[in-house]
Amino acid sequence: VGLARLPHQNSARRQRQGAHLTLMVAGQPGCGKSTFINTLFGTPLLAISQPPPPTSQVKLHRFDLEENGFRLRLTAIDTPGFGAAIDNRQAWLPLVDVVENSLRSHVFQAHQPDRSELLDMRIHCCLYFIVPSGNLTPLDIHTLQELSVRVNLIPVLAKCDTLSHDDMLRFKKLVRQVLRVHSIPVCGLVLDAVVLEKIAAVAPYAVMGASSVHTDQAGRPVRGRKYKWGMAEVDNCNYCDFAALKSILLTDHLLDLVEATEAHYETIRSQCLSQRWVQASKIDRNLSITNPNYESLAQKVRQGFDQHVAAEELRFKAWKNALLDKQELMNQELLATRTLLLKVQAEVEALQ
Ligand SMILES: Nc1nc2c(ncn2[C@@H]2O[C@H](COP(=O)(O)OP(=O)(O)OP(=O)(O)O)[C@@H](O)[C@H]2O)c(=O)[nH]1
Ligand SMILES: [Mg+2]
Repeated sequence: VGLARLPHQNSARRQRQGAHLTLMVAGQPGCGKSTFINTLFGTPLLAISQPPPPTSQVKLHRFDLEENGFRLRLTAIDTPGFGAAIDNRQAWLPLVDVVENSLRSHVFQAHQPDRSELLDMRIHCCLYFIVPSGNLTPLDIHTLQELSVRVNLIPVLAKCDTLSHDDMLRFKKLVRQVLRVHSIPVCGLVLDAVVLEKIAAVAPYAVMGASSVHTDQAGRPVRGRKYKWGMAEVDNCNYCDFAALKSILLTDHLLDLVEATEAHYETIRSQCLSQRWVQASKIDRNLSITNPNYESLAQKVRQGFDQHVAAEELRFKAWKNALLDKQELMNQELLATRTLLLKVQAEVEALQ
C-alpha cells in the first residue's frame, strides 16, 4: 500500500525543512574556538583573534548555510574571553547562564500567544576547548562539571598540532581519567546508549583548526598547518580526531543531539512551570544554590528598590509641602480679600 515509502517521505520532508543547530564553544582565549568553527564549516564564519585577545564577552552568531540544497540554520555561541580574568573563581557562571537562559527563554517564548517569531536558542552541543598544556585547571574541571549536567558537552583538546603524538595520547588519557573521577559525562543528555558509547569512545577529541589549503606529497589539496617538519592535516584521522568530531556533529548524530536537547528541555519546561506556579519561593532558593552571585545581586536589587522608594517619598513630601504652602498663601489672599470686602461693605453702609 506504499507504507514502505514512509522513510522516503520523512527524508524528503527533512530535506525541505533543513535543520537547525546551535553550537556553543567555550574555552580559554586564543585556544582556537573560532578557527575550529570556521574549519568545521569550511568557511570563514567567525573572526579570528590576533594577539592580544579581545575582551571577554559571550557572542551569538547566526548563519544560514546550504549544501546541495540542504539548509542548515547555524547559531554559533562564542565565548571569547573565558577564564582570562585575574579572579576566575566565578568565570564558569556566564557559560552556565547562557545555557540556562537559552532554555528559560524557550519556555517563556513557547507560552506566548503568538509563537510565529519564536527564536529557538536551545544549545544542542557545547564544545569545551582544553588548552594543550598537558594538564587541566581547577576551572576547567569545575566548568566541565557544571556544563555537563545542562548541555550535551564534548570536551576537545585544542591545537593538538602543538603536541607530539605521544603527548597527545597521554593528555587524552589524563582527561579521560579526570572525567571518570569527577563523573563528568560526555553528551550526558543523549539517551541512546549506542550513540552515547560511540561519542564517548573518542572523547576528548583532539582537534586542530586551519583554513589554509596546501598540497601534500602526492599533490592533493589538503587542509592543514604547514611546519618545517611537515604538515599537520586537519582531516587526516591518523593525525587528529577532527574528522570523527565533524561526523558526530554534522553527518551522523546532529539529529540525536537535537532530540536529546529537546527531551532535556521538556524536563526543564515542566520544572519551570511547576516551580513558577506552585512553589515560587523555591525558585529563589534554587537560584541562590546554583548561582552564588544571586544573593549579592538580590541585595543590590533590594537596595536599589529601597533607594528608589526613598527618593520618590522625598519627592512626594516636597510636592505635598509645596501644595500646602500654596494653599496657605491662597488662604491668606482669600482672607485679605474678604477683609477688604467687609471694609468696603462697611464704608458703603456708612455712606448710605
Ligand atoms: N597551532 C595552531 N594554532 C591555531 C589552531 N587554531 C587556531 N590557531 C591560532 O590561534 C589563534 C587564535 O585563534 P582563534 O580561533 O581566534 O581562538 P579563539 O579561541 O577563538 O580566541 P578568542 O576568541 O580570543 O577566545 C589564531 O592565530 C589562530 O590561527 C590550531 O589548531 N593550531
Ligand atoms: Mg574567538
